[in-house]
Amino acid sequence: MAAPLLSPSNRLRRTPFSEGVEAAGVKAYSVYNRMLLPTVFRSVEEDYRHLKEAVQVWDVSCERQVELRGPDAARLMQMLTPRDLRGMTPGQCYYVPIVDETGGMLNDPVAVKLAEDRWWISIADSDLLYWVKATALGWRLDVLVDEPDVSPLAVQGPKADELMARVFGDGVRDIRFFRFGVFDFQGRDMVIARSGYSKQGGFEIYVEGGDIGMPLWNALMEAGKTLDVRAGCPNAIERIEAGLLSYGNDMTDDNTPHECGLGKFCDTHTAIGCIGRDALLRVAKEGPLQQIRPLAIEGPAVPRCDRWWPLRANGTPVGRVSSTAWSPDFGTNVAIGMVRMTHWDPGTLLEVETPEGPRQANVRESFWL
Ligand code: THG
Repeated sequence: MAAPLLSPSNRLRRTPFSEGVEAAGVKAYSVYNRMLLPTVFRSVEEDYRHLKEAVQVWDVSCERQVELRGPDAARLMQMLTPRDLRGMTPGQCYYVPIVDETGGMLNDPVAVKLAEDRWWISIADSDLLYWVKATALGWRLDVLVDEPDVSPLAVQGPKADELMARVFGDGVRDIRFFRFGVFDFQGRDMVIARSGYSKQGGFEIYVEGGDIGMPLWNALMEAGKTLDVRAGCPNAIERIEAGLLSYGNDMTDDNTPHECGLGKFCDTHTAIGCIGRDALLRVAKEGPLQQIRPLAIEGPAVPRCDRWWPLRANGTPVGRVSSTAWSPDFGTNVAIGMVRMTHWDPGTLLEVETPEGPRQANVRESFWL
């Protein structure tokens, strides 16, 4: 049976790169922050192999920016996250859990500190803008909050440095992990960070102004011809191997950062002003009762997990599986799940209820990449 189509409409936003994505033969889209997100070009497995061997250009415009601008920008940013931002300098990016007053995860974005009084929050798929605006208004902060015309374009893969150097100059090679620099493209300033939603290495270009999107896309494709550059997208197999979490899939506002394994990005004791701080201090003291775990599902390829699959031990519910993929490199089904404390130790053998029946699922020590 053919998959149903997505009906185009004004509510389902296209991106500055959609023309290039479609010319490259995108086969499937998802919707993320009400915007188109490519998910497949040739096949998920072909895209995976190519990502690990060459270089891809990803339209991740759907990672929208929430911009904070004004004297209270830094104060507002610290109210949103339990990660201590005092040591963060302009030019740095931080992966930051964002929590509500109960300590529940609202988003897991990348914060980009452009200046003391200017930040971008590069969001995952939830309506964070409203929470941030309401916080600024409720506390009468002196800060402007909006969604600027900024669209990230990721360049990922082992040949990303070479491709980026051809377009922006050798200076990009010196950008350190989770830092950014400003580089010129056709007279326009571009924020370029060494980051991205894969473990293959690469960059994210924060493209300001939709009009320059296709010229940049075309320049990267042209410069990368001899590197076998292709249009790509976040790859379901690679991101599960890497243990990169997907908000809305692997966790929701029902989960604390600690349950998500993001305790290392929380400094709850020193993050003074953080809205969820009191709730998280309690949670951090007791420790979480369930946590994200890598799981290997035995047997042949399981379908893609598009709803939570129950995890059981001797018939008793002990968690859920939220993301699955067949890994060609590891010869097993790789998966991400949320597992209760009693059953989360590496080596624990569980049973997962897949749509095709029960399978054995083994809790692993670590993710694959
Ligand atoms: N880049 C940018 N914006 C984004 C994403 C991104 N917004 C949406 C989504 N991805 C947010 N989620 C994540 C999840 C993981 C990472 C970044 C954003 C990530 N994690 C690394 C890790 O866990 O190994 C590194 C974290 C670190 O060491 O600081 O990169 O990808 N712009």
